[in-house]
Amino acid sequence: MPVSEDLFARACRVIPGGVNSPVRAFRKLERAPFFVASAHGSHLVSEDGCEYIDYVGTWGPAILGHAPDCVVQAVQQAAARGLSYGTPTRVEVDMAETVCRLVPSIQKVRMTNSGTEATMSAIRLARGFTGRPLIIKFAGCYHGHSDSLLVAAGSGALTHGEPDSAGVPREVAALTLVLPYNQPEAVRRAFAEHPGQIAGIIVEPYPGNAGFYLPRPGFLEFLRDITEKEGALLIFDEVMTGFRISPAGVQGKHGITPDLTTLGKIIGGGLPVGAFGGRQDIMDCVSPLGAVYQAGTLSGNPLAMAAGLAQLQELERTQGWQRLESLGARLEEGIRRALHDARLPLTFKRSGSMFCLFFTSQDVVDLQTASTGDFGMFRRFFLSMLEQGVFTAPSPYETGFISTAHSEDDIDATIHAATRALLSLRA
Ligand code: KE4
Repeated sequence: MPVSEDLFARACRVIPGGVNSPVRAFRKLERAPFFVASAHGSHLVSEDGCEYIDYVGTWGPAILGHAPDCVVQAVQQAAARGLSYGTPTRVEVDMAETVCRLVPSIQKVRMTNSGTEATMSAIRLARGFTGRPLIIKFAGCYHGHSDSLLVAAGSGALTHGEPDSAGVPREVAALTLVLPYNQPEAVRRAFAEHPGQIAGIIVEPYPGNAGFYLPRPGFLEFLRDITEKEGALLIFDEVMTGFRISPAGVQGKHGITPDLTTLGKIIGGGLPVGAFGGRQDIMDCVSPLGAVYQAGTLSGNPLAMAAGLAQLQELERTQGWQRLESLGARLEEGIRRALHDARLPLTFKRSGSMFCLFFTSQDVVDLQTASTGDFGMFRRFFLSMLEQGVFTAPSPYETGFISTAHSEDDIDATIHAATRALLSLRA
């Protein structure tokens, strides 16, 4: 039995579904997931000795590729000084100052241990600051697994058909209004029906948890205007897009100033991390300054801070965003050529180093259109790519990520594999 299959069989006896996060399970793909033994740069090596060009990138953190020297050394040096203290540390100040410098809308920031903690804290803060009960989110957007946000959620919840998780009391879910993304009229109607009741809108400015797609021109600006007018907060969930789409995420690219921003992934360099930050008058409502309680034993952990800071500093030093765009454009050009050659009118979306191939010919602008994809085609494409040594997201409801460690040869090999995989779909 292949090593990964044996490990998965053992895992299934002691871990629910054999994984510590559902999207890793390769469910509905009719094969066991492979277990990674090591990773470096753009490549993963499985316990079976197979090597893959990696476009999952641990779901976003590995923007410099796996185990970049600068991050590994920072973690080793931090670890040698101690692992956690439960007191303030210099590196937390350095991280907070870096985040505030790179993302001008963030005047103060609080670190957490995951994106889930960041978004959970941000909506609690929005409710505490405004004194209002309701939150708006968009169908298919995923903001982690806190009760208020596991309503019509994307990512693994969608993959496994549980967008509204069991265990979330109806009374809690009722405080979250779920609207279709890219539809201003739905947002206007929600505010009209709940005057003075909506604390805020939380949105993935570029949704990446139902596949990857983009706001229609003006939609994000509309959200900024209507929240301003209605006295509600605009929360940009940039856990995936932060420091990736631009140095200041999507908000930097669009010149929009949200009231709060949530972050994660990249700022931990692969270690557990999250953060929420924004306007000082709002953030000063957070304990111990204000009445909105929020805490965490390992928040601002010195190793995670050292890893994230080293990653951000290297990204800035090398201006990695230019390379990400160049590699992304090369991949997009090749995929579009492969789709043309295979005479498959499928939809491909990309911004910088984030991309998604949808197995539908419809344009994708929201969860409904993202869900028109043919899962059978997706599965055959995914398995063919894996057999050819390319690891893409094991779900149609995820995003692909390119790192600065990907080479032009990696991209060209990926295009070659995709061309063969797409032609096999026609057979
Ligand atoms: P975490 O709690 O998983 O650190 O972050 C939650 C989260 C919040 N906001 C956005 C926009 C996110 O994409 C995420 C988590 N991303 C998924 C990948 N699509 C996590 C992968 C997983 O659940 O294993």
